[in-house]
Amino acid sequence: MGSRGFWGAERGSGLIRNAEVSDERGEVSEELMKEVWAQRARCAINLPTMRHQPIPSSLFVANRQRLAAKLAPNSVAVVNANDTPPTNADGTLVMWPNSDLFYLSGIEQEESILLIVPNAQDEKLREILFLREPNEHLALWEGHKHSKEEARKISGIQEIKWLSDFPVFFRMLMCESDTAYLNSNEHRRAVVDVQSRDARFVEDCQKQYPLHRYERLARVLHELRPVKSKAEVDLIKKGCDITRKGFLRALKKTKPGVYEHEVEAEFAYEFVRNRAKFAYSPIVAGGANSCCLHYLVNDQKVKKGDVLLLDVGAMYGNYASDMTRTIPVSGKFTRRQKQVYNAVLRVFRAMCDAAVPGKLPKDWQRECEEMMVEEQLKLGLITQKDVRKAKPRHLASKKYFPHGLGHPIGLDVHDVACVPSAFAEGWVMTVEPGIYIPEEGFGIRLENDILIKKNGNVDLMSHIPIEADEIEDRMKRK
Ligand SMILES: [Mn+2]
Repeated sequence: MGSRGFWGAERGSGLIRNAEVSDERGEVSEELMKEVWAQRARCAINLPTMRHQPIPSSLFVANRQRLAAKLAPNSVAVVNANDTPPTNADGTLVMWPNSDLFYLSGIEQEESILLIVPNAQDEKLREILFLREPNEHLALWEGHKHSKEEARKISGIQEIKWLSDFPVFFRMLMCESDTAYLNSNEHRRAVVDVQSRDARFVEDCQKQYPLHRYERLARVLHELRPVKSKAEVDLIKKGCDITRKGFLRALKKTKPGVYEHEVEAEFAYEFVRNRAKFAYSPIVAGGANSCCLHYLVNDQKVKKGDVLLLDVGAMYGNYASDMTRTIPVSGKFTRRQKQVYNAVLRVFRAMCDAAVPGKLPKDWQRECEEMMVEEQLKLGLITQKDVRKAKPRHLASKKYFPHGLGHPIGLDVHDVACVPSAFAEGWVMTVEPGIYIPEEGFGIRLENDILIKKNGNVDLMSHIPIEADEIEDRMKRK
């Protein structure tokens, strides 16, 4: 484990790192440090360092209560922040906050550790958040780090400690516990090539405490996270609103001769100025590129008569939104494009209503594929012979609709959920049917995010134009 372990006091806390920084870049003058601190004091505001507006801590308090209720007696649950991923040389990417840590605390800061110990003998220690200890060097090179008071306000956790205290408190709490719930990435489709901070912690912890019972925290979180509270739905809605702004701007700017990346920039403009970011790498795909499901280069010129597929969503307050629209570059669909468009739109509408509580996602997918068979027959894409020849598990519609109809969305774009589990009230799902016809040089996909409710689902993107006529109309008006 070397210097990346958790057990060597401040090793992971950034203190050493900063000593290295100051060696490398020379001494920081005392005068400058005074100025930095004075500046910090002047702009001491309630909840700094996060781009989104403050989120009431009640959301995170409730999430911790829901988790604590599901833990075995005498247990400890541990959640770590994400690592800052490297690029090349001494470069790094911006850290992507850990979804589980955020879900349970609202904390996005690197190196943080959350402990939840519902039966701790000392009541004060039932929830503890460990943070990097702020210091002058950190303030100068990286900027502001949470004070204890700020962390309390954000998370609603009373017991905030510095990372250097972690080994002592963790030992104490482990020794009075029977079970440790440790976290891991258990998304079914994750490709885990790189060991995460959580994974390193599991290794170290099991080495230090080999006789404890270990449980998978991910199993519990995958039960909790799909069901969204009102506060969470409001954050997703905010992302949808910002996505709408980006789309309306893209509609205005799209015309023959512009580049895909120029349209991407229109989304970026609205996302960044509205305190959001791209929830995932945007797909801006003109013409035949629209048939490539994970097209990401966005570097081509869009041409008259082509479609432009936009699969773009804003992430606000760490909650994702995910939208797809397909628009005509010249402002008017061809007859054939509109035919296919309206077929996809009919499937989209039917499937928004068909995602009812109690239904398994795989049955919903099957219904969609059956409807797609009918639509594709009408479009002349497949024949009755294709339908007869198809295997029961692989319907004829797969050729032109090869992907999943939708996925849960929340803190992750493809959000976590237990498999198999049926739709339930409070889930937010994407609905994204598509038909891709490489031989005709275009594909159509439409996608909104819906909230599943007992008495009828709510489309969180119903205010974003989707009817072909409305899209043409708005493009004409620009
Ligand atoms: Mn999607």
